[in-house]
Amino acid sequence: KAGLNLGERKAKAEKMFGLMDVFLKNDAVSLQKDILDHVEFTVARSRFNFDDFEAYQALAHSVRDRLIERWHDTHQYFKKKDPKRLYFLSLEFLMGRSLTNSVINLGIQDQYADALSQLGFDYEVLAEQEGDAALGNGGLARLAACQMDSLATLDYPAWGYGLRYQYGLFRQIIVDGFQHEQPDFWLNFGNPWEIERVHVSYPVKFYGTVEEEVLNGKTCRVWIPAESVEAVAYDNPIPGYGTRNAINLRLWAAKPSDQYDMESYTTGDYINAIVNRQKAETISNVLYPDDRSYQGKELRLKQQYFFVSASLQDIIRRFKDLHNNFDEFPEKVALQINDTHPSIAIAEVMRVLVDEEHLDWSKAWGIACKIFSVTIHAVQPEALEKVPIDLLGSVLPRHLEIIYEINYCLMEELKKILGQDYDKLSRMSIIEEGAVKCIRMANLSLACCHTVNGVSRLHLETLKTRVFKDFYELWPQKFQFKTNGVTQRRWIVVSNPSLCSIISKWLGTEAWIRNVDLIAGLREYAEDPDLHAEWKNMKKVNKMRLAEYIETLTSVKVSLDAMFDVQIKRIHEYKRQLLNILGIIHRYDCIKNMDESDKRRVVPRVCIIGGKAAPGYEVAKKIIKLCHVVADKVNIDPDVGDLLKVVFIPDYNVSVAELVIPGTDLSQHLSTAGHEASGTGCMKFLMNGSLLLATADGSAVEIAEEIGAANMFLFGAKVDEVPALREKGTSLKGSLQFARVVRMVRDGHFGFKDYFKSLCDTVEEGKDFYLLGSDFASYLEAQAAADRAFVDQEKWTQMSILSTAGSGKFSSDRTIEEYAEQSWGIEPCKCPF
Ligand code: B1N
Repeated sequence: KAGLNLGERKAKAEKMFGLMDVFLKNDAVSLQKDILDHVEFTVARSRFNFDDFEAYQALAHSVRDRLIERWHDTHQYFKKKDPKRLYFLSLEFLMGRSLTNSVINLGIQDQYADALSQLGFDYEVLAEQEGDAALGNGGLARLAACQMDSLATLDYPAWGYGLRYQYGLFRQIIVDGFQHEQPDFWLNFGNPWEIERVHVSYPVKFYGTVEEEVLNGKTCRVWIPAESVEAVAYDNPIPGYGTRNAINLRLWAAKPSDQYDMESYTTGDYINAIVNRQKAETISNVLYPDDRSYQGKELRLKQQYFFVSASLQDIIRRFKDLHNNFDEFPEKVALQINDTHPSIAIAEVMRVLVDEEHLDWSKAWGIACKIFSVTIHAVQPEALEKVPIDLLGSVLPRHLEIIYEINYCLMEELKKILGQDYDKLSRMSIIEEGAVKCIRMANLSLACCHTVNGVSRLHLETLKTRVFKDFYELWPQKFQFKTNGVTQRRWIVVSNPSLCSIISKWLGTEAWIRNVDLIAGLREYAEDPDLHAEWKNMKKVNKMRLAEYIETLTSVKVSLDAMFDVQIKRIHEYKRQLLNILGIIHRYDCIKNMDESDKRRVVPRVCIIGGKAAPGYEVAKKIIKLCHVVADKVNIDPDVGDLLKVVFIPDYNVSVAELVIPGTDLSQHLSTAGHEASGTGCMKFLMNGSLLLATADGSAVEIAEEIGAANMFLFGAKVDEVPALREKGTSLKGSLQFARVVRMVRDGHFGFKDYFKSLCDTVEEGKDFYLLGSDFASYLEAQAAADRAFVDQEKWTQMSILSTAGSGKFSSDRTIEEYAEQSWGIEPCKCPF
């Protein structure tokens, strides 16, 4: 007997769905039953015998069921309404853990905690079992994750697209004070947060040649690829908070394809054919651990094209389900490229429209120009991606031709406007001539995208006046900025529950979790002694947790009365962790030279540093070692005791940040002015009421405007002073203290004299590119001001409350609303409850 055909089954399912409308129950008893069922049938353990990790797995699966429910409904609804959708293309997403974020966004955390405690488990203990999803390097990738949370919460019809790396960012372990890297094989124990879609897959082609063909009397160029790899979708539901909407983050994994090596099988080369198939999987194997330095590697280019091609096939298939005229494409599709990494998408859209859909070139270009927008995260011109022509021509020969054609049209257009200004024309060209001829991916993006966004106001200024000056003069209307933001759901509600309750209690509402502007209401109570008491207590509890963590990891005991002073972020010369360490050495040196009565006036400090260095970045690795040798000496010095402790927190990642940030009194953001495009760590600290010690760089400038410069500790050269200071070099007279601390390192005061020589050389007079010497005195003054403020605990608490109260602007909800309105032209599409 034949079953129903596909169409009939769909119709029946839709009818049933309409009738049922019943969702999984969220009372404690139902949750328990679900968890136990998952123990038995998903984890396949006996329901009488399972450990914490297995309990976590079962719990995660029961949450996943609830996510899938909403995610299906949302997609059904989007399909019905067919709104313009945003597709967010990013090579990196730093999601961190999913459990707590999901149950909070679903609004069922208390129910789960109850259900588990009745089963004899502690929710928090189970939550600690989860590892981080670390498919990204740092700020750019975590920003993408925060933005996905905001897109879901604000009900935007959006999709994220990226790569499902088998190995995320390396784990950092410290051996004798040196960083070592270990692979992060995060999928070892399975990943309950993703849904494998074996039937959603597309072939992605590489290499080969381009030939001429005559089609319907027209000659066209046809790409004859030589290799094909299959992209398989893994879907990650992203639940919004306080809404039924759950959007999708679709990550592609590479699998061998059957299409191209059939030949080898038939010729009997069976073993080699299998081995070659396996090679295909390397494309999505590993995340590149270098942020900001682009090396033009073949594998990186293949990763970029692989995820772009699969995503575009998916997007076009979805469009064609409901439309048959590409004129409507820009009304239904907005494509956001996160930095220039996915910008090969521009050439790919042109290839599909011209070669496969047979549109004229100019019509296709018109469409491409309407759908793409880009956000640039880089500051220095050197950080912009360039792909050697030979490489691109070998991996994607047809795309190279297309880029040449785009460039030809660009140059023709520019010549009409600029005439014979060949210098300018060659600067603006997509092709860079030189020893190694390259494609400038940024110029390709600028030529096509209707908007180019910077990530803070100051950053846009830099782009306009330096990096993209020529383009800005030509097309000023394209250039915008959207100051970055972070999600208060993860950075307050998930990671600092005590602060979350205080805010809700004093505002008399939880509405700030969706509408963070309300948080400004705290200002009214900034001097209220009752709020002060609760605030200080919250900070103390968070410091206690952090102190325990520090002791477990490093065996260093720290005093809760000390100021917890934190700098956590990727290690980079421009972020100036070295300035911090030299400041610590100065503090140590001062304490060593004090008598007992002076010492009584010292504000005790715990200086906490954490962050990963790119594996090949020698200077950054030396900075990590320096931090350790200073800690080794200071922490056991009886003259110092609790007045100063130095701690390096290994393997900094999202979940470590969730623990460290709430326990921080003072956080440091020390980039040389003009070098940090935005910075987002500072926003997380700000929300959590940490005071900021910062240079006037990136988003710190806007933070100062929001909370008032008097509520933070600003120091250092301003962006417009930097060039002159670089020119002039540091005068030794002005920085005797600086010379002294550098000398201490150079002379081997902390050991490893030879090893640190090259590090000291980077800040010698005339070579100090990041201006540590000239900013040192001002840095010490800011540190002294922080010490003085800390002595007056009421004043400090007031500043802390005002920091949280002024953090509303730095929510990714605001950023996303600006993007939706000014760049993407999309509107909310809220799935009815
Ligand atoms: O992007 C963040 C900003 O807040 C930071 O200031 C900025 O440094 C960071 C290549 C990057 N810029 N460029 C990168 C990351 C990975 C990679 O492979 C470059 N990351 C930033 C968010 O806007």
